[in-house]
Amino acid sequence: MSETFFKDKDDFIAQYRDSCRKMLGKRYEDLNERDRYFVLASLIAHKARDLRSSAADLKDEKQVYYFSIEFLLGPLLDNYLLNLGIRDVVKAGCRELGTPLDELEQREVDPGLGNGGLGRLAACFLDSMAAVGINGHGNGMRYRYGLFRQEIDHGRQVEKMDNWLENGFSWEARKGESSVLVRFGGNVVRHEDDGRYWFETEGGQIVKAVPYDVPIVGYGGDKVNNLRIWSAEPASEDFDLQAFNNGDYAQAMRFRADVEAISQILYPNDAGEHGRLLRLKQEYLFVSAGLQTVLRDFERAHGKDDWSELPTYVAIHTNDTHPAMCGPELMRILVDERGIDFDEAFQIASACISYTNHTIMPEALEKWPIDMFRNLLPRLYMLIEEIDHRYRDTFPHDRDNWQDLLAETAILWDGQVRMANLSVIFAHSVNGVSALHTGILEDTTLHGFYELTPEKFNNKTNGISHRRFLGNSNPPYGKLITDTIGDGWLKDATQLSRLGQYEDDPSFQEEFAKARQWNKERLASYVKRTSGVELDCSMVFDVQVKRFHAYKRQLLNIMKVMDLRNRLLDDPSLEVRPTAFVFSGKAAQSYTFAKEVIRLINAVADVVNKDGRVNDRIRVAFVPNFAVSSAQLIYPAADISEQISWAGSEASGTSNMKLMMNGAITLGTYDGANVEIAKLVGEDSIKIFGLRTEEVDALRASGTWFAWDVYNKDHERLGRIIDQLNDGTFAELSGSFQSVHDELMMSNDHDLVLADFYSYVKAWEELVQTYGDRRSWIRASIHNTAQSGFFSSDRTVREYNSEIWHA
Ligand code: GL7
Repeated sequence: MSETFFKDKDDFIAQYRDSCRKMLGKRYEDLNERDRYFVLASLIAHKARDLRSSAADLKDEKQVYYFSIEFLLGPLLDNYLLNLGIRDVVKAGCRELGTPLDELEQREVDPGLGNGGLGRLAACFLDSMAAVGINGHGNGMRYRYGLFRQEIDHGRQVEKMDNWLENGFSWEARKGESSVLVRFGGNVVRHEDDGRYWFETEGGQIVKAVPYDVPIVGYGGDKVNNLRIWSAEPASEDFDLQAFNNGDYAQAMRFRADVEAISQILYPNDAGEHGRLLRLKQEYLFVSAGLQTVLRDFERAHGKDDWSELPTYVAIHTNDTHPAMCGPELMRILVDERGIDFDEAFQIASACISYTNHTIMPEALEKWPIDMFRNLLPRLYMLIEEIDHRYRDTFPHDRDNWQDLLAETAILWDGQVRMANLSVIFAHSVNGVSALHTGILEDTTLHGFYELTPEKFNNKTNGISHRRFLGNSNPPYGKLITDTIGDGWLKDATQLSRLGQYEDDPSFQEEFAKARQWNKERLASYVKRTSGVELDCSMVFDVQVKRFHAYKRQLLNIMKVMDLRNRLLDDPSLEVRPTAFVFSGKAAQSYTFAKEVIRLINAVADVVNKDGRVNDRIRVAFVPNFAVSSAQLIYPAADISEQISWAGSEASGTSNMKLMMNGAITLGTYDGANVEIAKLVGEDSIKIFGLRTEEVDALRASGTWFAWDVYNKDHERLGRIIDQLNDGTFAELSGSFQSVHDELMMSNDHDLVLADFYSYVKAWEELVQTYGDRRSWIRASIHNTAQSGFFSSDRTVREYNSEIWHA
């Protein structure tokens, strides 16, 4: 690939210099670093777009449209250079010119158009679809402000606006000419002519959806796909002219502001409730605008006559329930605007649509009040009501439990529109994201549907972009792997298994250790800069990085640190393997408990790190503002990967995969994809602890677990830690932790922190003890990488394609 772009380093330098003059009218030497970055990214983006338009017209091939309200892209430059095979040439050229590539890359924005795992998964799928040759289009939202920037003040999370577009985004192109109109509200009018009738919506608020396209460069550069993200603008500039002419600028601008608000912010809740009208508007905006584009492209390629062909050429994937309106919206367009019969339109829609469920957390199963829904989207609501009506009419009433089944599966219930049910009813395929999670969907969460239509259900275990999370993130290890087994693993992650034969190889082991050390030093300097904490790189790096949520149990982790501190103070000669505990992650603004756990971690860090009696054996660091870019510094430096959600709570997890791929040993529960990691690496290369899902269920059902009993009976150790939450031990930084204490005790240990505590601490101790045996630890690390090929998202999208999309 590289020669098509740049013949060699000198050619790259010449083109780069030329772009500086053309884009900014200046010589390379006269540009600051930010502008140098801007020109380089624009040059590469430009070439990527060229590749896309020069790609063969794909009209005869099936297209996959991946609808997701979040795409957490992360920085793109390094990834695209790797995918295009020009990383070395560009690196050498930049070095010669003056500013090294990695310094330019520091200037790149990290677009926070997602919260966490779900949004990052969508971005990994884009990379993989392009890599394996699927015509995959992303369809999402272009939020003016991404997920908030997190700062820490006296241990507390403070949220700051993420003005990510401040200096422009080199990778996007505004496609004003492809804008479409989207209507909210209005009245549905029935027309009749010659015995035929149809519906039309009149009035309401009309919004212009403007697309921005981001090229998605596949590995090898053979395929460049597209991510289309939508922004809301007023449909015309003569809005409220009257008010404007009368001098009431405020009134005139209010209209503009109302419209623009739709794409202004990303809701900061991860797997949580949204319930706000604006969120529903966002969901409809990208669904309607996206589908209008899909249908227009289909018509251009295949004409307007044979809609039954739509499923042959179009697959529509709905990432969670946020795009659940794809079904009814597709029907609205087909029935009202293309004159297709209702039943046929339903057949066509469901043959196109598939759905992934990402969580069983009850608070995240989206529901909208019928009144709100009907007012905002009257015609869509009519269609949903009709679908629900027909669903009830044709329901198999001959089953014994039909009433329960209907109550569980109907779309409209209790004055609410249940989006998961809407998604399942419209989809021809429903999948979970790990084997365990899919099992739980079938047995519990979506059991009614599973009883009725088991053939719809299937599992697609998540995956990650191994190119980004190993190739880009871990330069020394990536190079070691390529020097040892060649670079075929970048295209085909299963080749990582060839590392198996080097697990015991002393020179490979030594090089691995050097790479790990380099990564630790890189992280330590980042941690020092961003949090002020000094990490000793000879310590074990024990890492838990992910969103803050009660079920993920960062509290359990920090209570283990509190326990270690107590024991070290009681017995200074206690043997503890020196360990640095690294935490990072954001909590939703409104999630008080999660934010208090962040404050607790910082308070414990403050006490421990400056206490000479313990700080040679334990250090704690909270790295602020977890994002794709900082994650890429953390994963490669980790010795231990903490994956400690209670069994049955985490649908899959994906940081578990990123960390194992970089050679970290998982300390985890039998939850989500941990189960599959354990199966692949075997007992010697993972540490599992805690209650299993059946045990969790049984314990909850038994009603015999009492947090206060534990407290009373175990006052020496666990009770002492619970007391320390509110007795002032950690209060110096910003007060005590009464609310954490109360939440733990008054919810009767809902997240089983106390229930799993001893099993967890014991497992941790056994694990770090083995760190002393360097050879066997490193062997297990390499073994983890060697077994990680399965978790490439290339494998995942191939499965989606062969079993669901058939593109
Ligand atoms: C999540 C799950 O919580 C997480 O376990 C999973 O790995 C991810 C991708 O499938 O999806 N579900 C969810 O709502 N969010 C997730 O990260 C926000």
